[in-house]
Amino acid sequence: MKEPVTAYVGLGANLGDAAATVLGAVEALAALPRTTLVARSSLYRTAPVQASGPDFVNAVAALHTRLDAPGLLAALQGIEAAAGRERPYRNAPRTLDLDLLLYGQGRIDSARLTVPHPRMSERAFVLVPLAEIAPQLVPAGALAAMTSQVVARMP
Ligand code: A4P
Ligand code: MG
Repeated sequence: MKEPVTAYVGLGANLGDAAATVLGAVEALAALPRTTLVARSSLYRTAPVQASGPDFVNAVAALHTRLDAPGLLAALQGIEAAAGRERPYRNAPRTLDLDLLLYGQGRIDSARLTVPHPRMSERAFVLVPLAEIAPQLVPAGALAAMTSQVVARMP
């Protein structure tokens, strides 16, 4: 059987009990078929970026998975749907948003999936938790450029 791929998933929520939703989503990731949860970051309270509504709770999880990338995306969307995610408009406040940030070394540009996630490198709410669990993936200096984005590690 082929080797598992290391994938990184960004988690975000800003409606309802966002911290509980994110922690529940981490458990759902750990329960996915053909997948092992290998790390999760702390939770971070973050100011909305190009979005409205309350502050977000964000985190990043690392998985070892034998799901292919479209299969993993479908699984993430299933977890979002189970959390009651609705999509009234782009970047609307959401109970849960799961983004596939990285899928091994994969570069994917299809209608439904772009990996690496195209906006991750400009977002402190992704890079700060990613650097906590995978510092080798966050270039030195990347965070220094975004000190205006408020990202606070939650106790
Ligand atoms: N899609 C393409 N590539 C991917 C990928 N790598 N991972 C497609 C996940 N999905 C991907 O996503 C729309 C479509 O993107 C999906 O159907 C999928 O086929 P969506 O989750 O339905 O819509 P969205 O979340 O409104 O848009 P998107 O693009 O996920 O928004 P972003 O860019 O993720 O931004 N501020 C803070 N502080 N914290 C946040 O978490 N999140 C956003 C959402 C904005 N501001 C934020 C935060
Ligand atoms: Mg999304």
